[in-house]
Amino acid sequence: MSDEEIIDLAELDDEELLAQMHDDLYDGLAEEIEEGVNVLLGRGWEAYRVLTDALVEGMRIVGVDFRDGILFVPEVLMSANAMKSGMAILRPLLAEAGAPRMGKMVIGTVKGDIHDIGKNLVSMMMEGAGFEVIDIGINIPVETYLEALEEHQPDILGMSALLTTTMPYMKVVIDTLEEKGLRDKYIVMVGGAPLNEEFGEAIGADAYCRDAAVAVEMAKDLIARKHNQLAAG
Ligand code: B1M
Repeated sequence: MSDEEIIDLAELDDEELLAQMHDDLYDGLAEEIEEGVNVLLGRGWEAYRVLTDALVEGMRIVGVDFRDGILFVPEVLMSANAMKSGMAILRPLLAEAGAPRMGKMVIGTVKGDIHDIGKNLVSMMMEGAGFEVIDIGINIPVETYLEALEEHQPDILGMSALLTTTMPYMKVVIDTLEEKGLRDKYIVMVGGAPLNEEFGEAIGADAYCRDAAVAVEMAKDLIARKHNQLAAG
């Protein structure tokens, strides 16, 4: 039996446990991640703190070694699965904090892109803040976005892209909304690691969201502004 197999996560102090969870996420160990999440929650940590300090930070480290060719797709997939196991425990806790319904959002990752962890996190946080979220998945072409908007009539369209090659597709969706005279019907919010403020502005989005917490704040703010405009007009 190796040293790793006999570590009792509950015996580690917070700092050691976080470091161990980053290692476990790196190694794609879903059960250990679930256990670590439960230990931190048992110590009174807020769900959002567990999410950011243990899971998101762990995935950031994975991303660095993926970029540098130290980790490969199968390994990163295991890390992603471990992260999702941890997120599944946190999801209902984040939702518990929910306020009355704030509005509705349709969200999906754009065509050509299958990264879904960030999108799922945004969905979870938005639900937790009282938004109804319709997650239409990954690799979404413009036609599917349009169908979902037509069907669900949301306040917000959210799009996620993690690749520099797929982020321009967000403009395709926004331009199509323009062409069809639908652009003003929806608040369009975009996010994903390679994006920035300038890109969001350049493609005509209403907001670029650096992370899930910013997405929630932006959504509340933009919905309030829309309501004020409607009341004034
Ligand atoms: Co991919 N991958 N990947 N990958 N992957 C990146 C994005 C990359 C930066 C890694 C690297 O090189 N360092 C790189 C992109 C480089 C580039 O474009 N410049 C990359 C690459 C190259 C690829 C492949 C092409 C690799 C290959 O096949 N050779 C391939 C492409 C597949 C495809 O999509 N067609 C690929 C595949 C994969 C896996 C399948 C193995 C896996 C995805 C599993 C899954 O999602 N189910 C994967 C992963 C896990 C990553 C990294 C390591 C982690 C992404 C992640 O989940 N982050 C990533 C490295 C990185 O980003 N540092 C990488 C955690 C997540 C919480 O953060 O998604 O940024 P993030 O979301 C944040 C914010 O960005 C924001 O809020 C979120 C929460 O705070 N946000 C939004 C995101 N979406 C939003 C939407 C909003 C608002 C805010 O709407 C309102």
